[in-house]
This record gives sequence, C-alpha cells and structure tokens, in this order.
Amino acid sequence: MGQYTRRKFLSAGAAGATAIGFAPLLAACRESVGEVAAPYAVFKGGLVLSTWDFGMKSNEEAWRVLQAGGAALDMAEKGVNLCEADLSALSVGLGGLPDREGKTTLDACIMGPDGKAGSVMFLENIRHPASVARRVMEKTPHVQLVGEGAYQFAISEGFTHDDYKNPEAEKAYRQWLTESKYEPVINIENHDTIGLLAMDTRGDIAGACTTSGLAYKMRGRVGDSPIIGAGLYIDNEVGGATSTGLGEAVIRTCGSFLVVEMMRRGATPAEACEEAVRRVMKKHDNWREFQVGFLAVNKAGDTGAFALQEGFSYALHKEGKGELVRSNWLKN
Ligand code: SD4
Repeated sequence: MGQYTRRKFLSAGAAGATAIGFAPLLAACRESVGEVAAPYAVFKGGLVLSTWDFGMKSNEEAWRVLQAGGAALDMAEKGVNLCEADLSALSVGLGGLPDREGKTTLDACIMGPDGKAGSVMFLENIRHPASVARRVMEKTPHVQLVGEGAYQFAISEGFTHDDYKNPEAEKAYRQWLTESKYEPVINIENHDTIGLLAMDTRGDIAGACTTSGLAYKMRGRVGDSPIIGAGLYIDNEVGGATSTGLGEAVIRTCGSFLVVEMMRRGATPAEACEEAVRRVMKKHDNWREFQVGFLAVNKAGDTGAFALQEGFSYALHKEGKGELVRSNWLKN
C-alpha cells in the first residue's frame, strides 16, 4: 500500500455509477481525466502550509508537534492555537475586530484524516475556538455548535470564560462608528483568517481554520471559515484545501470542497485553487472589490495557492525549512 492511484478510485466509482445508471457520464468523466494516471507515492516527510505571513509561526509550532510525535490533527490544532493566542491579532482570536455592535465573535473548524469534523460559530469569550471545534468533533454526535450553545459546551469542557478586549480593536471600532460604513477590506494588514493544512509522517492530512471573521459584520453573521467544504475540506485519499477572504463568496461556491474535488480529478493543487478562484470570479460581478484566496495540498505533498487579487501569501514548512510564498492571482 502507501500508493494512491486514480485508477483505483475510478474503478470503485464505476461500480457505484453503473448501479445507478450513470455509466455514460462516468465514461465521459474517465476520458476527461485520463484512464490511467501514474500512481504517485504518498509524501511522508511531513509538511505544513497556512494562510498569510502569520502562518510562519503557526507552521513552526505545528512542526514542533510533528517532531514530538504528534499526528496531523494535533499539528493543525496546535498550529492555529498559536495564532489564536496572539491577542494583538486583529483578525483571529479574542483580539479580533468586533461586529457592528462592538462584540468579537469567533468562527473555527477542524477536520481530520478520518473524515470527521467539528466546528463552532458565533462563539464569544473563549480563547481557543479551534480546540472547542475539536471537542465538538470528538465528544459530541454533531459537527457544528453555534453561539450560546457552543459557549456552554466549551465551559462544560473546561475552557474558561475570557473577557479580554483588545484596545487596538476597540479604538478601531470607535473610529468605524463615526461613519458606520460596511466595506470588506482586501488583504487586511496582510494577515487575516488562518487556515492551516498539516501532513504527518504517515502521510495523513488534517486541517484547521479559525478567525474573528469580517470586521464590523452584522451581529450573528457567520463566514466560510467554520463551514466544512467552504473554509476547509480534507479528503485523506486526495488532499486538503482551505480559504481566506470574503466568506460569502467562498460559501456560495463551496470553495474548499471544490478544490479537493478538482484535485481528485487530476488537477494539481495550484490548478485546482485557480479554478476555484475563477468560479468565484464568474459568479460575482463585483469580484474586483474583494479578496479570496485558496491553498491546497495533495497526497504527494505538492502544494499550491491562488487568489483573486494580488497580495495573498502563504507560509510553507517542508523538509525542515519554512518559507513565505507569494500566491499567484488573477491578472485579467
Ligand atoms: C470570513 N473568511 O469570515 C473569513 C475572514 C477572512 O478576510 O478571511 N476575511 O469571511
């Protein structure tokens, strides 16, 4: 084993498709992806990639977890925890910019190689939403918990209530109130939501995504980041993807799921991310006014990214060294 072949996937799919009478469709699909793809070895060197410049430190933390014997899921959780703990960050964790009522609300999710997932949305006063999401996944029969229910669950799991208010965020909010104009900002301070994809030395893939969401959003607004298939998606047979930017646009296109499904059909991570960005562009006349970026990894350990606008970067830690990679973007 240890080999992933598209042929294997297709023959498994063929049985199901024939049974429900989709054989002609499947035949066309087989032709479009090529009947025989060269099998490739699953990458087992371990790697981490995450959105934006602040991903560098999160990647290092995830790498430390790997070195200490941690699995992909631990790498993903602990990596993004580092970012959540930075209370000066204006776009992740309790220091994040508030909604238009002045309250910081957090969204996060996590997904493991076994296909299990957990998520919290519209969560307040808890420092590590990604860890609460992991508890939702591991300790409840559900995938998503929202608002007060998510908070109560967190408290029952031993997380502590935290009233922290970031003075910088409060100051920015007071300034915003003078005009109260809602406008998504492209590439906020060059760091935004953190979405992190981790691959361990077994070649298993997991991911986590955590954010305080768009600044000055309506109260109760939830973005893409905690939504499985939008802000994050993992299929351990294929790879993983995560997103940053205007959540509404990513939700409308099921962005991360789309990226993974395109990799399943043979696209490289970079090609799949570009195709998802083009889908966002086609569906939004105002696409020049906001940012969306995807990044992805496949089982061979290939990574890639693509964004609507210039300015998206991602942090990659592979073969023991970390680097910041500038993403390609739509130039027309
Ligand atoms: C959201 N995607 O809430 C997140 C936050 C983000 O630019 O990345 N903002 O829509």
